[in-house]
Amino acid sequence: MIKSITNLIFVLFFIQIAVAYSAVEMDFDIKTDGEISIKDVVVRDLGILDVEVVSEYNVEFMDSDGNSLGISYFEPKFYVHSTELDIVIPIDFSSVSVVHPYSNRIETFVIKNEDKILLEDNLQKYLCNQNQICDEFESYEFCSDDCRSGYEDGYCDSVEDDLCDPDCVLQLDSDCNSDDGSGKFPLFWIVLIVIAVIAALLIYKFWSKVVGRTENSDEGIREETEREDQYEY
Ligand SMILES: [Ca+2]
Ligand SMILES: [Ca+2]
Repeated sequence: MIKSITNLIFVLFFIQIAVAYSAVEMDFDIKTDGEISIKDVVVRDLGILDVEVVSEYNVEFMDSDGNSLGISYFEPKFYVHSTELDIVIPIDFSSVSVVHPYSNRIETFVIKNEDKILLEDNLQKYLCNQNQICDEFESYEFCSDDCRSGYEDGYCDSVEDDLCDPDCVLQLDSDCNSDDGSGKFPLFWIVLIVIAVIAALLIYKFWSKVVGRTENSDEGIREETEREDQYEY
């Protein structure tokens, strides 16, 4: 009986881990001197919990009253490993991604190296705010309410919308099908050129008629004058 209950608790524990949960994902660069550059902050559903590392570097999330809502750790790597030369090359920055369970109670975050604060900021200002404006940290991927497809927002959407997404490389957007990757010749310009050509033809035809009439009129006046001159002789 006790074994069955233990097994049930064990199963429930793993079911809880496997259930999708909402997470905030923060991507940023950190320099060796501790300078932080936030690159992307999104909230999305994830299927599994990441195994966290324990490090002196961490991000603490807090509510509007400054109460801690949890800490996630990260380990920056200030080096690259060259497999060809089998050497480690030191670099002065590291790109980091931190994932933490999301709650709409999270208002601010603090990035720290042990107790030293490297960056303290408002989290909500980086998230999709549904204000009909594609703001700096929003993209079509996670904020399609504000960001339309086909525009530069740091995300290649590959949507067939007759717009070559400038964020797409290697022709990942079928709308970018020209050899130089600059995209389709826009339909708008094709229509405009056709209209311009038709207008030019109509103007030319009209002008030819006017000039023809004038020449005929001048010819008639000349003939009339010549006839009058002949009568006078
Ligand atoms: Ca917005
Ligand atoms: Ca497109």
